[in-house]
Amino acid sequence: MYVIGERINGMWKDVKQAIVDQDPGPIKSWTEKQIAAGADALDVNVGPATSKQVEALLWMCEIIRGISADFPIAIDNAKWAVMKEVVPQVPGPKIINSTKADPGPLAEYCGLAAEHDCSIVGLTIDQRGIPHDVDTRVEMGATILTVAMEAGLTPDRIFIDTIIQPVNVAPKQPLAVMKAMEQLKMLSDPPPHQVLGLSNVSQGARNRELINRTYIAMAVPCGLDSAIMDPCDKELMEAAITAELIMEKMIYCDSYIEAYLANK
Ligand code: THG
Repeated sequence: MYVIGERINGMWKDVKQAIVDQDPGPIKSWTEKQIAAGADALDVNVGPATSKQVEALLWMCEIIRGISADFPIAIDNAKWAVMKEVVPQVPGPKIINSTKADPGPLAEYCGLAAEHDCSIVGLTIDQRGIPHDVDTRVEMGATILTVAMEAGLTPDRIFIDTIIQPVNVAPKQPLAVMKAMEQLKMLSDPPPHQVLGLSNVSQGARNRELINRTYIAMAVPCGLDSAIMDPCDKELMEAAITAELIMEKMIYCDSYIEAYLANK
């Protein structure tokens, strides 16, 4: 599982306050904690903390770069103007998170990714909104893969996100996402990565941790190989690793969890 740590996001009160106060402490501490817990990359999102999104993103990325020069950073922002300014100014490995599937803007984002040697997350959403059905998700996923490959990105740099929504308000969507992922994993060989913002599935629900770890265990056989998730949730990490063991992504040994984390 390619784990993208979700915690540096202004959606959380402590991170929002840190951005408002320009206090690097919480950003540093979430960088260190998520890396130690087994993250492969860190998502960085300003959220509702400030309208100065470029400045805030650059500030957060600089703090992370002070701790590690080459740990991958997923720059999480919906605005092209913001992405276009931030990406060239952040050194080291990066993931553009994210672009939508409208072909015009998608080509621009993919060009930016190719120019700066980034990976890219493509969401299966276009001007019509998030599809409710499986087929439209698959069509949009195919568009993302085609446009990204035409821009020169190889499948290992392409992450398709079929967009998970909260199970308590959109009960049909978690299953539709799994069915779409099953089809998308057959699009190319090697296939593109498939990623989800896992915590979305349980937003506003009780038993959030249980829902998150049950969903990840069910989504791995459908082709999920990456998630924006909380690496500090130990039981969640263990469920993801165990689902991959059962899908033969690794060979069993008694200490497979420790072995997986030790290989990071
Ligand atoms: N796909 C992609 N990127 C994404 C998402 C996605 N980035 C953002 C988001 N979705 C993934 N990250 C989060 C981060 C936090 C939460 C959910 C997803 C979350 N936050 C608590 C909440 O809203 O209840 C915060 C509560 C608190 O303040 O304590 O659940 O889907 N590509």
